[in-house]
Amino acid sequence: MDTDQTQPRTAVVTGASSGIGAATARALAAQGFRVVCAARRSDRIEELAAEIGGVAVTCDITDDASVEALAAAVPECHVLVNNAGGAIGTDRVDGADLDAWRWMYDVNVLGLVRVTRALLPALRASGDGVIVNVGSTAGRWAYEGGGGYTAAKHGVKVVSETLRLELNGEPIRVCEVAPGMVRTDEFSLKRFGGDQEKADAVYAGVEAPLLAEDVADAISWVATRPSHVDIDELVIKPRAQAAAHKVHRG
Ligand code: 8X3
Repeated sequence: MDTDQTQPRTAVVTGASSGIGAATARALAAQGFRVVCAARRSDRIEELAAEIGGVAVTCDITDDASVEALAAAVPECHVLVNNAGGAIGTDRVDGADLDAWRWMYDVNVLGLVRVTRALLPALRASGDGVIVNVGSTAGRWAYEGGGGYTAAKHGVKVVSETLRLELNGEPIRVCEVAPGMVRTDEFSLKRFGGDQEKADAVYAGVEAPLLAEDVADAISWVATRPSHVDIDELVIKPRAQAAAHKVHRG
């Protein structure tokens, strides 16, 4: 399908209020996209949208009506970055807090599916769509105390694979970008219920954890390959991290 190259292409980024989402919105805007910044915190996304010349749409990805409203605001979507997600707790399986596990599945997996399902018509309408799902190395490796999050992120990997199979033959690519240790303001703080000391300990002694901008750069690269080039998966970690348990700390 021919697309109108005179109009800026549209990208939708969920979880755009902070961290990897906000950095990705900036990176895609720098690539010339009109970025729809979606998140629950309106004040933050409005500020970001004003900064990058984008659009803010307040959206809770766990809510059907909210996601339908997002889709209604985006008739044509070239790039969808399913970034919203998160972890709560480090409980072991034998002490699993099922509410926390349910929240993680709801946000990381069902939220991604809900947004994708709603925006598929707009991705099709673009004639050349790219879906970038932000997974995690937690979708590759199990680690003690990580079960609720690793199960959900393995879900993101498998949903991405399934979608790629189901969309084969359509002009839509599906990529999973799976970061390892990324130091952001909120990920670990939220995981540890606001305990800054525990959050800081995650990165203790690590010379250079990834920053949100590093991941945004990878997402932006994936989203801007020529149409026939499909990057299925991209695992990105800091040099200091060889595996979940193998992190060099100075
Ligand atoms: C975050 C990576 O190692 O904290 O997605 O699970 S980890």
